[in-house]
Amino acid sequence: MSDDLKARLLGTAGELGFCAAGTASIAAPPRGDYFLRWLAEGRNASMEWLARNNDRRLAPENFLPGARSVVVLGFNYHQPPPVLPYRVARYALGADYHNFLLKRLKKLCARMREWGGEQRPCVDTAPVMEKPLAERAGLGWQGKNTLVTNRRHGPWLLLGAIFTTLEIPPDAPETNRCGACRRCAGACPTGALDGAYHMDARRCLAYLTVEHDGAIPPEFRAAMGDRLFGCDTCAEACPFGSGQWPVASGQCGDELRPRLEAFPQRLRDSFAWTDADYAARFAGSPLKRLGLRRWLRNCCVVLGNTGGDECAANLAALEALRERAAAAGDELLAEHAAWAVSKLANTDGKNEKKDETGKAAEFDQTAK
Ligand code: B12
Repeated sequence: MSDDLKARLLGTAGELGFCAAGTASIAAPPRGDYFLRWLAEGRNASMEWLARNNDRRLAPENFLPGARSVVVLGFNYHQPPPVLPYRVARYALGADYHNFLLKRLKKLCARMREWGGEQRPCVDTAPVMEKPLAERAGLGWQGKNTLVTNRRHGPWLLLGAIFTTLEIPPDAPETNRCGACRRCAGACPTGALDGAYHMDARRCLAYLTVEHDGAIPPEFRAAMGDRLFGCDTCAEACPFGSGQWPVASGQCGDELRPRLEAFPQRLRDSFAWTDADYAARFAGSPLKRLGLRRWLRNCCVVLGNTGGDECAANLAALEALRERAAAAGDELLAEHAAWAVSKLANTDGKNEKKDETGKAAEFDQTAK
């Protein structure tokens, strides 16, 4: 592919709302050995699917036979947090990015088909290590929080990739600009980051509140603070890319605008929802996959940490939830509700003091 055609390709990506795009030749992702060690140490927590299909993950040429290049796209999702009495990760406030970004990638594939070749897109929908590919394609560098960090947009990029049999001139990789900065690791409420580019998913609130099926480990509950779904803290701490609000300015379309009608102002109101209510409310949203039970589990922890403002009403609702869950044999939910009841009873109606970063008390290392 000529430089001129490549410029047209990247121009089309821009028209489709991608604020960053680059290309790389097909080659094994860097630090594949690190990935295998990470798995062997169990840092993937219960995400066993990360250990499957490594014949493709670590050898992207097997993902699309004859692939010669990969186009990597970045979509900025930074936006001011909405006014809610709890936090939801910004990527999850609106529509599910897997769906709407894949649609956009397919449009780009259609364009590329006019130039020949075969294309295969993915947005976190395949055994592909998107971050190392993005780094190689020059979108940014993998920062100490492990996120691909773009000079202009910081870590606030969602990634997608198109594998292609076309040979496209590659971009130069970006230089790592983390330097001595360790703000992300310092801000992580649960010590999931060590400040040396490594993350332990077993301690990450983005994992515990979204992917994890069982109990929120007691030692991390206080540190969860008001984070109901996902965690943006290590991205917020990054000095790159703060203060840019493309979603709010309409630059990236409407998909990620907060669906405020779905999120209840009072979490205890959701205790009356049925599974069908939950599914209807969060249809097309990343929260749909969480399901009502894990939503309620997370609500208990958040209310235990923050529910002092309406202490009596929250206590009564949590106690009723505990009884209902116990009667139904749902030990997990009954235990989380009991934890919240006892936490609120002990806070005397006062919310926990937070520091200026919104970080609740340090994780409780003594809790069993
Ligand atoms: C599994 C997964 C998770 C897991 C594990 C996170 C992780 N860091 O791996 C959990 C559930 C915790 C998670 C959380 C989040 N995720 Co996630 N996740 C993924 C997924 C599916 C795979 C990532 C993976 O392969 N991890 C394996 C580990 C080993 O990789 P790694 O941590 O990056 O390890 C690298 C570094 O440690 C580095 N390294 C090691 N040693 C050294 C030394 C030096 C000197 C250097 C420079 C680097 C370095 O190299 C390793 C290999 O690349 C990708 C999508 C995809 N298919 O790629 C999305 C993805 C990474 N997630 C994404 C997002 C947005 C998030 C959240 C921000 C969501 C939220 N707000 O709640 C958080 C961020 C938490 C964090 N700091 O990572 C985006 C990130 C975009 C970006 N700009 O980087 C992705 C790419 C999805 C997408 N399509 O946009 N996620």
